[in-house]
Amino acid sequence: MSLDEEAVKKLIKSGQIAKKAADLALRLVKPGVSISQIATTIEKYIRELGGEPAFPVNIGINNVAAHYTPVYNDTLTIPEQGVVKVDLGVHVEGYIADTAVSVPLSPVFEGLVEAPRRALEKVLEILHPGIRASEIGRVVETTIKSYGFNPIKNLSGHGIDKYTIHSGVVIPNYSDIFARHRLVSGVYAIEPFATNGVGLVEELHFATIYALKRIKTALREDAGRFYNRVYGERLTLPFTLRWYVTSSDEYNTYLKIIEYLAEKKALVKYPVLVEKTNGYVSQFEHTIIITGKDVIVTTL
Ligand SMILES: [Co+2]
Repeated sequence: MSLDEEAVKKLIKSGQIAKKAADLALRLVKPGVSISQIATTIEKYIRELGGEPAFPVNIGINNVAAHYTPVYNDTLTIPEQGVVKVDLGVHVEGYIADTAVSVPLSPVFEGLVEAPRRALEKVLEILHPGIRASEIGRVVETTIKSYGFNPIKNLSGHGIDKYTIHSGVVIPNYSDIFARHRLVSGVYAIEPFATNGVGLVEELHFATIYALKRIKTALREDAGRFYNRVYGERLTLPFTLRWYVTSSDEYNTYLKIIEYLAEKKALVKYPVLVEKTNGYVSQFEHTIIITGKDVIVTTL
């Protein structure tokens, strides 16, 4: 991404909105509260502050590591025990900030939450233009292990481009000697995950988050209408049906359209990711801008 002054300004604005939204998340997560209400409240707040959600607010409870957003009429509430992650994104005209926080629901989980928080802090301390991705991974792994937990190896930080949450640049959460690439001028999200499980996630067979793909093929009329409506608002940024649905009938109709669009390769699904051994999972995340000589943490 070219980082002219305008771009940096918008990245900083989205970062500040994301920071405020993450603070709100910390206040909202309490046992018994509806996760639909939490997600909706945060998304509304992001819009009030002049941003748009870069993706639906993810709420991961316990072994759910990522990619769960409340569905239409979701009845799930925050449990009494465990750990909750809220991962949220903001964009301002396509300039994205991605941040996440974890909340321990009882003192037993405080260490698990402290581990990735400290790992992220340590990475921010050593960051400099040109740092190798492997060096970040080494710090994340060492720190998380010093707390007696495992990093999640198949989840990683990532480069960010305009209107693109994952640019293709990977920032490992473990000491990966092959990650020799250097972080030069650009935008990156660093997101250590810790678990008391083995440290791997796997996909469930359902998704609550989708993203459109650019296509040239013709679509069935109802699907075409839906595609155009979502594309007009989101381009290829992730979305959830909760945003587009006002009744259960409509929800079921749209679920079928989603399947059709997936078949036509007009849409990707992001399956829910859970820890393989059902370990509890915690996470923190910040977005950084690396310019020629500076590092700016936009979500701090
Ligand atoms: Co991220």
